[in-house]
Amino acid sequence: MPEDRQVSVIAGGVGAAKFLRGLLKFYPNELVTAVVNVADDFHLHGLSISPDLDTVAYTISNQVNPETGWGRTGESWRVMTELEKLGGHTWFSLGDLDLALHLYRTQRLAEGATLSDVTREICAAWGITANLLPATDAKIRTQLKVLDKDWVDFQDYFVAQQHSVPITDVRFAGIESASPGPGVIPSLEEADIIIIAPSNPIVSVNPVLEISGIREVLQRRKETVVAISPIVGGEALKGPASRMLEELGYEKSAVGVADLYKNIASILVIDETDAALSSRIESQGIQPLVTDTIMSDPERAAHLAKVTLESLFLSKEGPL
Ligand code: FO1
Repeated sequence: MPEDRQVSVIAGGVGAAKFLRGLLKFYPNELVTAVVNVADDFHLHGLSISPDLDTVAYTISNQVNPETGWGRTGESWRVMTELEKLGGHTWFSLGDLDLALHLYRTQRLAEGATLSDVTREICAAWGITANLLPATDAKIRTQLKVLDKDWVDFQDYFVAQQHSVPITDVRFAGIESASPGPGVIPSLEEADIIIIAPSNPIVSVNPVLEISGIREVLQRRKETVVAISPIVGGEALKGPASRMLEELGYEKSAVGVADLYKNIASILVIDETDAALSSRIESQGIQPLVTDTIMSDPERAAHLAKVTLESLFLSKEGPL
């Protein structure tokens, strides 16, 4: 394949990380930019935690825990064990190796570095040559309105409450004043293809799109945008995406995903399981493309990435 085209990927956590690892297996890494959600970020133990950035960085540098999809492989838990004895907060599991990353990030931010600076430094230290960009350097925070209760922070809902409580609304605190991080708009403007990774559309992709100017670029460049449905057979492969769609009034299927992306993407990649939904997706004004979207290993993820790239280039210009 002549591989000289710039690829930008809008990314959340585990699903996006697997997709990127597949893409980077065969595509020139320096031509790939991932614009990563930071609205899951939070502070605990005085540390600055950026779960989606870390999940992507650990996965594409082959350091991720394969069981969980987040955190480090070969992890140990001595600090958490001691913290538990002291009665500290242990609901969010930070392994000993993972803690080193959080110490580094927290210290660098305290010294005045931006999240983009720190991410660049981490990538350089780990030999990552793809461009990993925080969607913004500003502090934005996903909050969920829990049925009959108040707003809760994302990790409280997702980890502490195991995303088991129904929600009625979502907001991204601080997003009105957030600007895209350095390089984000140029990467989306210059990309030959923009891919919306198979991430949760409500709490992983939306907090990227809602940052000033980002949705507008995708709307204007819609013919260049291919989205991948994270919903297969009505269920998310991981996490609460399908329930969230339903609770917020969308159909909990690839059709609901098409509804959310119809103004910003020209193609929606859906799983073979959902082939029968094709005509309903097409009637939303978005072209369905049916393939295997289950990324159970890096080879299957690479196959999905190839099909995704070819969906645009084969249909518009001939093979890559
Ligand atoms: N997810 C959990 O379900 N439980 C955890 O204890 C947990 C710890 C954790 C530590 C570091 C990290 O980078 C991610 C971690 N995650 C954990 C995953 C994270 O909460 C979610 O995957 C994302 O925020 C959703 O995209």
